This record gives sequence, C-alpha cells and structure tokens, in this order.
Amino acid sequence: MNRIHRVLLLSVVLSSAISGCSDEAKYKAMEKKYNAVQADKAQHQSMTAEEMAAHSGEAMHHGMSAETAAAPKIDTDEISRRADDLPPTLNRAQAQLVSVDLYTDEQVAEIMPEVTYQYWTYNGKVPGPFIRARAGDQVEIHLSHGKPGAAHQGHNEHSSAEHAAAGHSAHSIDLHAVVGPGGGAHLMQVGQGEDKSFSFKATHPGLYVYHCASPHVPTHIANGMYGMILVEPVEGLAKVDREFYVMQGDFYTAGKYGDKGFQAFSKDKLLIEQPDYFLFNGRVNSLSGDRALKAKVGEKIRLFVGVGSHVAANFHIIGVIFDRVYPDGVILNPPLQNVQTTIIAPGSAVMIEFTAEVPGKYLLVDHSLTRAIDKGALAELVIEGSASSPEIFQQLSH
Ligand SMILES: [Cu+2]
Repeated sequence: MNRIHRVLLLSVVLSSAISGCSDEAKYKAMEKKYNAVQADKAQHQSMTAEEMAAHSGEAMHHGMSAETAAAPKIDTDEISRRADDLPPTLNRAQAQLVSVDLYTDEQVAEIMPEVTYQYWTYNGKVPGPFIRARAGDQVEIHLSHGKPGAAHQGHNEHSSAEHAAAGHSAHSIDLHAVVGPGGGAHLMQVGQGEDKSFSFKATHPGLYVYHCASPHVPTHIANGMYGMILVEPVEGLAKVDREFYVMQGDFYTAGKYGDKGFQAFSKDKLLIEQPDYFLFNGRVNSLSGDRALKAKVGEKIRLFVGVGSHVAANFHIIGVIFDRVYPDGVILNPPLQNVQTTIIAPGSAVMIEFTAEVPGKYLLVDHSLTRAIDKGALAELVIEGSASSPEIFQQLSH
C-alpha cells in the first residue's frame, strides 16, 4: 500500500467515523473518497511524464507527491491469510496450557483488484489464526476489541455510540471446540477498548470452526470473522509433508461481482442468501500464483478446509482424488476413502489427505461451478517434480 492510499484510506475511515457513523453515511463517504481516488488515478494514467510533472502541484494539494502519483495502483493491505500460515503439527506427550491472543480489526481491503470492501477480522486477516491444541490441553483465549497499540486510530477513536451505529459495538468468539454456553461467547462480549479472556479444556478431539457471535451475528460472520481450531487426539495425527488452511466464505456486496470501487456490505442479499462472491481465504485469487498451495510429487498433503459463513461448500480439486476425507471435522472415525467432492456445512470443516502423484497445476473449486468460474471460488495447487510412474497419467501419440 503506498502512502497516498494509506492517507486516503485513513481519512476515509476517520471522516466516516467522525461524521456520525450511520452505516449509510459512512459507506457514502467511503464511496465518494474511493471514486475520487479512481478518477485521479484514471487522469494520471492518461498523462505523459511532462503533464505529470506539471500536475504535481495539484497532486500535492491532494496530499500526494509527484513520486507517489506516478504509481496510481490502489493497493490496500493484504486481507487474505496464506494457506500455509498455520502452526506445525503438535508432537508432545503431555497436555499443556495453550494461550491464544486475538484482536478484532475492521479494515478496508481489496476483495479483487479495484474493488474494496470493509472486512471485520480476527488479527487483520481472513480467516482468523489457525489455533492448534491437543486433547487435554487447557486453552486460554484473550480477545481485545481493536488492534493493540492503537495503529488503527480510526477505529479505536470511535465513540461507543458510533460503534453501535456501525453495528460492531461488541465483538466476541464462539469456538465450536468449547463445551459450555455460547461456546464461550457469553463470557466474551468485548466492547470498544476492552479485552477479555476465558479458559476452556479441550476435551473433544476434532476440527472446529470459531466465529464472532455478537449482534447481528450473521453480519459479523459475513464480514470475515471466522477461523478454525484443531484439537488433536492425544496420540497425535499421522505425519504428513504439507498442511494447508483454507476457508470458503460467501460475501454480499452492494454491487455485483466485479463492480469497481468501494462496495458496501448488503444485508438484504445476506438475508436472501444471494452472495456476490464465494471466496477462499477472503479475496479473489488469494491462493493463486505466488500464493498457491505448493508441494512436490510424492509428498503427503493434508488440507483443513472449513466454511465460516452461510452457504455450504462443495469442495473439489480438479484432477485429484482425496485418499482420505474426515467429514464434519470428525477426525477420530475411520475416514472416507477415494472421495471426489465433499460437502462442508456452514460452521463445519473437513480434514482431507492425499499424496501428490502427478506434477502440474490443479484447481481448488466449489463444484457448484459458477461459484468458481464467475464468483471467485478458485485456488491453485502446484505440484512440482516428475511423475513417479508414467502410466498414471500420460498423453498418447498417434
Ligand atoms: Cu464481531
């Protein structure tokens, strides 16, 4: 994110926060600023270097320098958590205390190039951190409302009334791995400027979703407040070479898929369950190119795939047969074998294992394929190396 856009974004957030903070006023202000940036960007793109130099006086007036004006790309902070961003397999014989630090953070980021959205997150990314514990562990969850250190003054300087008007006077956490009322959420309603903690014993091994459970709960979830917690069995999990963390989410925006500019959250579309975006890890193409899932031929791969939001996923990897699937987060039962596509309910997750056999690029999709082709549910798995045995897959020549 370059300096102009950091400044503009901050001013968008601040001005909207100050100007009463009704959702509508806030979104209008954001949209106006964003459109101004876009217009400026278009103007700069059509300029010669000479015109650019002449224009730099005006650019300064907007708080820009000629240097930054020459790089007009809208580049907000990365919202997507990488698929390889998870703690390593636990390998310990004893239970222990697991302490988890979470903070909530609302931020405007790109859902796709030139399209921005205000996400609500745990720890600044979608999904939130992958939490790893072992059966018998005592787990402490510490949740602070707002980023510690006040880097996001635009958020932290809201008054309580403004927070309420914006719909996030409190954030919280409900972990499906918890046995107890609200999954912890009753103890963990955290208001502006507050932090709270609670502790639970991880009694039931499994792969679980966690999410925000503050009113209006579906809105908090739709905006990105979810993640996963794995409770490993006492004997641990089988050793693999690669593990990946992927969550599918449905997003509801004022405009249609791909409409440029700032897109406000559409509660109307959420209520009728008509998402504009189906996304892996928070944005379009978040797990492609240099962020693709990567492994080598012969390696054992384990995927943790969950659905944090409202629509079930039909998870499939084109050209891969899942050797083992542990549906519904049930990791103690014998797995299903040789699975093509697996359904993941909202608020649930699956563990998938397979061995990479043939090199190449594979696509992760929701096999309700318009979601993949037209609404974003697409990611890449790249297998490097040479095939262990050519008869598995080869082109025949005539
Ligand atoms: Cu929340």
